Amino acid sequence: MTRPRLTYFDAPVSRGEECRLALHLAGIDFEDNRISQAAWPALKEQTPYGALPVLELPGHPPLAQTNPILLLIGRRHGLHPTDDLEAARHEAMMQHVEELRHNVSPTIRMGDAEKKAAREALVAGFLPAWGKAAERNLGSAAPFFAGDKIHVVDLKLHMAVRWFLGGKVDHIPATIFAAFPKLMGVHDAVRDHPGVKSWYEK
Ligand SMILES: N[C@@H](CCC(=O)N[C@@H](CS)C(=O)NCC(=O)O)C(=O)O
Repeated sequence: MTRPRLTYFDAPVSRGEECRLALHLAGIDFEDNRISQAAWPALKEQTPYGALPVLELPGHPPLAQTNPILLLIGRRHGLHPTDDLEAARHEAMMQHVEELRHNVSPTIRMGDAEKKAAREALVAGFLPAWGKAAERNLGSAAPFFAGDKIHVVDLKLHMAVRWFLGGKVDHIPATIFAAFPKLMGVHDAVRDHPGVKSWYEK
């Protein structure tokens, strides 16, 4: 292996996609290793924590857990604050996105009736509360979390909103976060960022 390799499922979603975007924005020439669901069981036990994404850097053991991967890329390439207090503020919001996933992802594996009930409960309670907390912590900076410069936290917020915006998550409206203009603004600013656009034009 002569260049960094990111391994994730073959879809432009979630934790893997935000790592791909971070690597691309950082200007890193990386191997975008996309695996099929069929290949996953054989690979799972070879990963550090039995989950993806995994980042491999030449000469180092594989790295797992999305936020630490993003923080490494961010710190090395100017996509995460150098001030430790400001960095902690970003990391809290990054953890907030992980908590969204921890609450919604288990519904993916549910049967239809259970999934419908669980997601309707999320729509009634957890999701608006999550959006409200995200909005409150976005403060007055715009268009990104910390103003006019994009950071890895913005990639996570973008992916969180994008998850639902396509309207493909059954029982969760595409407009679930529409009442939160700052959150939607971060989503749009990342979507329109030239570096992000160039990833999708590749
Ligand atoms: N805490 C881990 C969670 C990783 C995770 O759950 N990844 C999912 C895909 S987004 C996965 O690997 N699912 C397959 C499995 O757990 O077998 C992280 O932040 O990276």
